Amino acid sequence: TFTAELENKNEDQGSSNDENSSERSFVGGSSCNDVHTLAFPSISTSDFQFDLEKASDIIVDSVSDFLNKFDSVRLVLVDLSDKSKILSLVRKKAAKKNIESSKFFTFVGDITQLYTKGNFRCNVIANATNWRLKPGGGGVNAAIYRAAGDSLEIATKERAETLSPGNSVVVTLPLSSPLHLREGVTHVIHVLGPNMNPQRPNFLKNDYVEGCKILRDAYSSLFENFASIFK
Ligand code: AR6
Repeated sequence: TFTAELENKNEDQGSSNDENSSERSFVGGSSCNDVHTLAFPSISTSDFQFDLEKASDIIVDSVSDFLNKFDSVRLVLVDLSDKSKILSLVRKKAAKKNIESSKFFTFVGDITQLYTKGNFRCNVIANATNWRLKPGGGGVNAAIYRAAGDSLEIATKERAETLSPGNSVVVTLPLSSPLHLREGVTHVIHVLGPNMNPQRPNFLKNDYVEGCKILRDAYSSLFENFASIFK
């Protein structure tokens, strides 16, 4: 079964990188023939400087709520480094909450090269974007626009000009996009999270009551939009 495949990969190539042996992180290949898979970065926790403890609580709660409602889906939190603090916090909290490790796990790699570098197929990826939905700026946004080519910018413009914090928008990737051709990604979901960086627009001045609400809204919007793709 698919689950068994994941478990085998886990044993063969597991990349658990700290003390907790029940961690669900793995590096290895798998297919997702009958399972819709969303790979997403941790929204707002790098350039937008959102607190990692608070963000990890929100990720685990949001994932758990979503998985209670849907079968045949997988959610995968991705980050570039196996030293990622957010990945290890989320793994710990997900294990505590007994979230099924075949339906939610973490993956170390570049979200734009999950298949070609990680041998891991994901049909939908999320982007931590900016309010103008513009390419560049750094982080995962710059990487996704770079990998997807101009067609992502054009397709995004057709869907929306701007995004408000806590919201997301689904963009269907044209077949001609290298991200579609090479990686098998069919949709990108742009998500705008709360911003705690004074140098960026919509700065929340450390208001974590509002910030946590916006981050929760951002993940609900992302997961609902993901579900709407295959419904
Ligand atoms: N693959 C996987 N994860 C990545 C990649 C990648 N290629 N690149 C970064 N990450 P950030 P934010 C992780 O800063 O905090 C942009 O300029 C990163 O380690 O990209 O929401 C936008 O235009 C971190 O865990 O997003 C906005 O203005 C996570 O992705 C602003 O930054 C998110 O980091 C958004 O800031």
